Amino acid sequence: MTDKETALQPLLISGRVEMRTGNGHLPKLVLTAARSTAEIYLHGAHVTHFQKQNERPLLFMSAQSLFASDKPIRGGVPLIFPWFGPRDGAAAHGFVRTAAWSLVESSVTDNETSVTLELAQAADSAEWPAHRLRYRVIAGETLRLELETANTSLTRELKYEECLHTYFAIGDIHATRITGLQGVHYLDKVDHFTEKTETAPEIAITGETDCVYLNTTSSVTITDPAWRRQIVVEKSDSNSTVVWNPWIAKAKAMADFGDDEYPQMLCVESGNVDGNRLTLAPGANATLALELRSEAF
Ligand code: TA6
Repeated sequence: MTDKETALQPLLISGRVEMRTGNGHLPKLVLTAARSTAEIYLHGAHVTHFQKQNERPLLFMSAQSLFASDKPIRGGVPLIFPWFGPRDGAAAHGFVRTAAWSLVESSVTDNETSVTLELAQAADSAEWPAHRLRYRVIAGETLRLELETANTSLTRELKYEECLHTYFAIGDIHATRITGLQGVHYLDKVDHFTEKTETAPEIAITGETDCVYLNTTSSVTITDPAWRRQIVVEKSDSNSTVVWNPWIAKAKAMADFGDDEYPQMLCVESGNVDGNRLTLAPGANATLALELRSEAF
């Protein structure tokens, strides 16, 4: 057993917090709570699965996803930091979703099982002040996610974007409706980032959709008639919501996404991006929190 594995042992709890070998031989944590289970890869601190008893999985995972130490996982909840979207000379959506995270805390109660993962503190670099990320995942009646960013630099401000890029599993995108964004300004990335205002009380997805809603703290509800369930996305300390479905052509263009998978998924992402990017003073920290709940109807 390596030193790292030895250090890990006290944090594992039989039947509640277990370490398994996942896809691509990558280590994954399996969380078992009274009425739900979750799975998190140390690679990218990537939540790939959450399911309540007698319900379908909450999160979509592509059958074509790669599981490699230098590639992002397609589906679940990718962690996006410190930039959102493409960047010249660097991987899209930042570098933490392909980094190796460590388990630093675990705890259980009668109903919940939680773990905290940490990304080793990044020293000051020319581009990024020293910072440290911790990510708490709580599996219970709901799935709670808390991403804490600490600016550990003593002198420099940390300017960053962040997003919990959640892929939800749905029965049929054609019948699915999204509420909670009416009146919100957004950037339509499919229409040259044109600034628009959401006029629909219920948003339908009828083609490639890639909308960055700004200055919104509201919760969002996904209604999925095909699977007769609603998914509620509640967030705190998040001013941006992104709605994305690749639809037909983009689905075909993504090697790690099945051509026929777009009807079974919808991204409703919560974070602080674009005009909502954050500036953290030296020594300060901030936490982006999300609670995901599914309700059958
Ligand atoms: O959040 C939507 C988005 O920015 C889309 O533009 C699309 O690129 C998606 O993220 C997936 O990005 P990825 O880098 O994971 O392929």
